[in-house]
Amino acid sequence: MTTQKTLTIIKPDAVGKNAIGEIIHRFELSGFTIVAMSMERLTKERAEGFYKVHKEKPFFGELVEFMTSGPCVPMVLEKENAIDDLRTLIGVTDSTKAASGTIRQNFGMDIQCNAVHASDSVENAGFEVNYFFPDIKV
Ligand code: 3AN
Repeated sequence: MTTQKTLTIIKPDAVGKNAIGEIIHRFELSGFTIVAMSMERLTKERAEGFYKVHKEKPFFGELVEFMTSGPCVPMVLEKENAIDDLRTLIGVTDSTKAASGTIRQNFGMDIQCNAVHASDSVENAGFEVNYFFPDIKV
């Protein structure tokens, strides 16, 4: 299998808990290479653009409010099968239902404050990586 790139975001709740280092450590221990990383406080427009697929969802307003509530850390990670493997490492969307030992179970609170984002498909990874890092070839 060839290597893949995927986008993760350490979300404002995890940044606020001083958990950036521990989460990055888990990525590295699990074999991901960090290809790019930044820290930014998203504006409303930038968060809305990133989550545009969820525009019609009832939780869209809350999601944008949460994602703009403090700085976040977008990163591009690379390894074989990166997209699926990262989703497994972080656990399911609702932190209260995430499997034991996953990042969301350890650092998240609920379905909204769930510590990290991870791309869910090759197509979305392409869009998401370039949303934050336009110079990276996916
Ligand atoms: P995932 O991040 O696991 O792919 P998505 O794409 O379904 O989950 O949802 C995007 C983000 O929207 C989630 N990470 C979470 O922060 C938020 N979210 C999803 N479902 C809900 C919900 N029912 N209520 C509030 N926020 C939600």
